[in-house]
Amino acid sequence: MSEAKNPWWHTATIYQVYPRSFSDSNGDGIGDLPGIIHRLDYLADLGVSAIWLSPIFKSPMDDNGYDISDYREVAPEFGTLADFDHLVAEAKARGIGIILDLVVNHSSDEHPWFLDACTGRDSRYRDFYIWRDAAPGGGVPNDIPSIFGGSAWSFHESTGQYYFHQFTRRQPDLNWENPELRAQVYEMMNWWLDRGIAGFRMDVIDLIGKEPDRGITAEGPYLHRYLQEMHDKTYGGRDVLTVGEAWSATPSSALLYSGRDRNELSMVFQFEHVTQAWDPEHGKWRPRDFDLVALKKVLGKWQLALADDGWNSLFWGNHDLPRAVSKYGDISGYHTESAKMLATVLHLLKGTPYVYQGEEIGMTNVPFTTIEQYKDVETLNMHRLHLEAGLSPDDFIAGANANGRDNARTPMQWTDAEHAGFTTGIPWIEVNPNFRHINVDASLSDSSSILNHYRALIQLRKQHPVIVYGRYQSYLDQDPQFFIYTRTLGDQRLLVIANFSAKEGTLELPEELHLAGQCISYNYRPFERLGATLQLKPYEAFAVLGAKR
Ligand code: TEU
Ligand code: CA
Repeated sequence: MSEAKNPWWHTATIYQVYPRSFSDSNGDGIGDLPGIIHRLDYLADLGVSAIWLSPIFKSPMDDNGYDISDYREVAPEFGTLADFDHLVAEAKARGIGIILDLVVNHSSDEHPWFLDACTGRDSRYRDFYIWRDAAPGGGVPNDIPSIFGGSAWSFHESTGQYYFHQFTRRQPDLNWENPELRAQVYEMMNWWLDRGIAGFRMDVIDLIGKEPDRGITAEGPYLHRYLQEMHDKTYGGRDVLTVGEAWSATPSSALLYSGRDRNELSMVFQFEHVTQAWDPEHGKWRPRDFDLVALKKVLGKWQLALADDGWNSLFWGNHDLPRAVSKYGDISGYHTESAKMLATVLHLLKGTPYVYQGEEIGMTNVPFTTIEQYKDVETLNMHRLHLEAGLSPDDFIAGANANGRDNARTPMQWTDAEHAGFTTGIPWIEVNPNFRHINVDASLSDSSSILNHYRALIQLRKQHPVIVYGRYQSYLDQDPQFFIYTRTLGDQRLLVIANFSAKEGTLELPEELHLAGQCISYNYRPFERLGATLQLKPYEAFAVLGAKR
C-alpha cells in the first residue's frame, strides 16, 4: 500500500458492533442501523476511531449474516442503503470510520449465483462454486470436515454433484480459482469503498486459497497472490484499514499478510492465544484451565515477531468468543478490577486494539441452562453431534456456557430498564440477567467504572508514541501470577504490571525495573516509585511511564 509511514490505524482503537444485538430502533427485537446511529455519540465519547460492523447485508441469517445473499443490499431487518449512507456520514462527522465485514470465502445458498449454479452443470455461475463428482466408490469426494460439524461436502440431487462448504451447507464456498468470481468480488468492494467506508474486516480470509482436492483449506498456495490482486484492484492507494481473520496465521505468515512491502493487508486477527486454551482433541467445547504462563508466551511471541515489520491486532473477544472478563477475569469477586486489569494489559501492547461491544462495561457470559435458549447455528449443530457421540446434555451446556458464541451475542446492556434498554419489543435472544447492575447508564455515572477506564486507555494511545511504537520486552515469563512487560521508545520506558489472580501477591521486581515516573493507568492506586518488592492486590494492574535507566 502506498500509505503514509504512520497510518491512522496505528493510534486507533476499533469498536466491533454486532448489529443484531447492539441497539433496536423499531421494537422488532433485532438491532439495526438506525439503532447504531442513535449510539454514535456514545462511541465518539469512548474515543474509538472506527467501527467494525459485523455483516449487515441481505441474508437468510442462517449464520446471522455470515451467509450473504446480496452483497449490495442491506438486510431489511437492519435497515436500508440510505440508512447505511446516513451511518457513514454521521460517523464521519464524529471522526469515526465504518469498516465492513467482507464475507467472500462463501456466500449464502440463496445468493443468485448459487441459485443459478444449481440450475445445471452448464450454468454460467456453476464455476463460481466448487463442485465435484462422488468418490469412485460413491460418497463424498474426500473427508474434509465442515468447521461446524459433519462433512464439508453436500450432495446436490438435481445436478448429481457435491458442492463444497467449510461452514454450514447453507454457506457454499466460492471458487476463488475462477477469475470472473474474483473480478465480481473486487467490483463489489469498490462499490462499497466508493460509499466512503474506512476498510474491511475479511472473514476467514485464510481459507480463500483452498485446494479441496489436495485437502488444503487454510493458507493455500494462491492465497497471497489473490490478496495482492485484491489490494491492487480495490483498496490499494486508499487510506483504509484491512484486517483479515486468519485462524491459521503463524508469526511468519502474519508477515506475509501484513509486511510493509507485501501489498496485502494492514493486519490479521490471529487466534493462538485463544486456541492454546482449548482441548487438543475436543476443541473449545472442553475448555482447559486458565494458564497465564501459556498466555504470556503466546502474546509475547507475537509482540516480538511483528516488532519491526507487520502489525498486530489486539483483542480479547469478538462475536465468536466468550466474554473476556468471564474467560480471563473473575466475575464473582473482582468483576470491575479484573475487567480493568485485562484492558490495561491488552491496550498497552503494540498493535491495534479492538473492543467488542459490551466489553467496555464488563459484560459477561450468559448462564443459559437449556439448549432452547441458544440461537447460534454452530452451537446447535455441535449440540446434536456431541449428544450423538454420547456427551451428556449438561456437559455440553457447561462447554457452551464457557466458550459458545452466544455468550457474546446477548443484547447490549444500555440501562437497567426492561430488556436492558436494547429494545421495546422482545429481544431475539435473551438479555443477560445481570443487566440491572452491568449497563451503560450505570457506567457513565460512575467515574471509576470499567467504561471510564477504557476511555482513558484509548486516549493514552493517542497521546503517547511509546504505546504505539515502543519495543516490547517481558519479564518473569514463568511466573504464574504476574504479567510484566515494558515498552521502550527513545529514552522513554513504559512499565506495565498486572496481577492475573484473585490472590494478593508479593512481586520481587528485577533491578532494572526499579523505576520512578508517572502512573498513567491503574485500577486501585497510582504507583509512582517502584522499589524491590511490591504488594499487589487481587487483579491489580498499573502502568508507569518514566525514563529508561
Ligand atoms: O469465523 C470463522 C470461524 O472459523 C469461527 O466460526 C470459529 O472457528 C468458531 O466460532 C470457533 O469455534 C467467521 C465468523 O467470525 C463467524 O461468525 C462465522 O460463523 C464464520 O466465519 C463463517 O462465516
Ligand atoms: Ca430493529
